[in-house]
Amino acid sequence: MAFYYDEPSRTFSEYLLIPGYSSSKCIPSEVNLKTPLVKFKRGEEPEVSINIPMVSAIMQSVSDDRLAVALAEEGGLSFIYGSQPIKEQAEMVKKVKRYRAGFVVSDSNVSPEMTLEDVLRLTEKTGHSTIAVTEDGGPNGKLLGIVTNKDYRLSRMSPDTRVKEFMTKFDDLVYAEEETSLKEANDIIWEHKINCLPLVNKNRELAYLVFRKDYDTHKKNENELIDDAKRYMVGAGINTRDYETRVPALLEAGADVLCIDSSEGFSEWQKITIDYIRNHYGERVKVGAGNVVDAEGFRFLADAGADFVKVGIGGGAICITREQKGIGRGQATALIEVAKARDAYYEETGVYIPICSDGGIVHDYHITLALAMGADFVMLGRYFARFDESPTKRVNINGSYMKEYWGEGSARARNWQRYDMGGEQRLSFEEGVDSLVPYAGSLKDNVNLTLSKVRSTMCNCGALTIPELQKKAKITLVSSTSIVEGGAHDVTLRNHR
Ligand code: RVP
Repeated sequence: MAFYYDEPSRTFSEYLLIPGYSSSKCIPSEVNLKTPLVKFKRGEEPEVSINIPMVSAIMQSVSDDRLAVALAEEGGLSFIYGSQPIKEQAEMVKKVKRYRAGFVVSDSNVSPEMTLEDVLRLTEKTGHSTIAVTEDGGPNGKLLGIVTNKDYRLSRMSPDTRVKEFMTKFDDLVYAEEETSLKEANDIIWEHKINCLPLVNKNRELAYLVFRKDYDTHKKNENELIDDAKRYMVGAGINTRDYETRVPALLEAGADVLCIDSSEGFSEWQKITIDYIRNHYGERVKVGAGNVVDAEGFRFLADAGADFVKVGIGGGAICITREQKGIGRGQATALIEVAKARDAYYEETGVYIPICSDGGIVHDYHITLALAMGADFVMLGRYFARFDESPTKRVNINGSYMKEYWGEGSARARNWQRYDMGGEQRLSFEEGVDSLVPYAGSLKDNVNLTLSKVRSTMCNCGALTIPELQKKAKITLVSSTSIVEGGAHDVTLRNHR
C-alpha cells in the first residue's frame, strides 16, 4: 500500500512569524546575514560563505555574467545557466572573474582608417561618445588614439574624413598602466581634468577605460562577495550528462562553486556526477545537488557527498511540473522536513550541510520565513528576472514595462538535461512556461529594500544572525480567514495598487 502523509503540504503564505523579545541592541544595522554555502565540520569554518542569503536561479532568463556581477556586488552569488554550449557558459564565468568594478572594457572602438561617419554611427548605436582608436579596431588592440565629440565639428568636416586625421593621438593622451588601482586612476583623472583614462599594458594594448563618473558608483561595496584574489565570486550550473567536459571547462574558467541543476535530484545520476567530481578533484571542488523535497532525498544526496542541497519541486513561478507530472510538494513543508533531516545529520555526523530553498519566493517576507524554517539561503528566479541586469528583453505592454521570464522546462529554453530521466535526449513535454514579469529597476535598489525588510523582521524575532533566527523563530500556521485579515480589508483603497 502507498505511503500517505498525515498532513497536507503547505506553502510559505500559510505561515507567519510571531515576534520574540528584542533588546535595544537588536537593531537592523547590527544584523549579520552572512551564511554558509558549503558543508563544514562542527567547530570549523565553511570554505565558502556568502554575505547575503540570496543566490540567483540557474536559468537562461536570470543568471548571466551581468547579473552575476551585480549580485556579487551586493554579497550574493549567481549560478550561470548551464543550458548553453560549454564554451559560452565558460566565457560568462570568465567575464565575471575578469570584471573589475569601475574598469570598462571599451565597447566602442574604431581603426584609424575608418571615417567620421563610422564614428557617428557607432556613437548612435552604443550611446557612448568616447571611442578608442586601436590598430585592429578591437577593444584590446594597440591604442593609437581616442576620439570624443570634442575632436570633430560636424558643420566643418566631411563625413569621410579618416579617424587618424582628427583623433587625439596617443602621444597627446594621458594614460596609465593596466595595474593602476581605481583610486589612483581617479586621482589622475582629477589632476589632469580629463573625463576618461585609458589603461594600457606594456605593449601599449588597451586594457580598460576608467571614467570620471564611475568612481563614486564603484567605491568599495562592503558586502561584495570576492575571492582571495579580490575577483567577484560566481557559481555555475552543471548537468548529469556532459559533466566530464563541462566541469573541467568551468573550473578552468574560474567557477567558484558548481551546482547540479535538476528538477528532481533523488537519483543515481546525481551520485554518479558527484562521484566523478570527487574522484577527479577530491573535496577541493564544491558542488551542490538537488532538488529534493523530503528527508530521504536529502539523506541520499548528503551521503553522496553534496556540498549543499537544494530543496523544492514544482514551486517555481514558471513551473508546471506539478500539473504535468503530479510530483512536488508545498515549499514550506518540503523545507521544514529537509531542515529537520539536515539537523539530524549534523547531530549524527558532525557535518553541517547548508540547504537552499529554491523557488516559490513571492513576497520578501517569504525569504525570512524560509531562513527561519532552516534554509541557509534561498534561490530566486522570478525575483531577479525583473531587474535591469537580467539577460532578458524589457518590453512595453499597454504602457507598463515588463521583462521576459521563461522556465528551463519551457520549449523556449529546451533544457532537456534538467528533466532528463535517462534514455532518449529530448524534451518530450513542457514543464515550464514562457512569461512576463513586471519590470522593477535595478538589482541593487531591490535587494537592499528586500534585505532591509529581512533585517527588520529578524530584529522583531530577537535575532541578529541567521542561525539565531533559526533557533529563536516562533512560526504559526494561519487560517485562510486570517490571511484575509493580513491584507488591507474593510476599507476602500484610494490609490489602486
Ligand atoms: P521562482 O523564484 O519562483 O521563479 O523559481 C525559480 C526556480 O524554478 C528555479 O531555481 C528552478 O528550480 C525552477 N525552475 C526553473 N525552470 C523551471 C521550469 O521550467 N519548470 N522551474
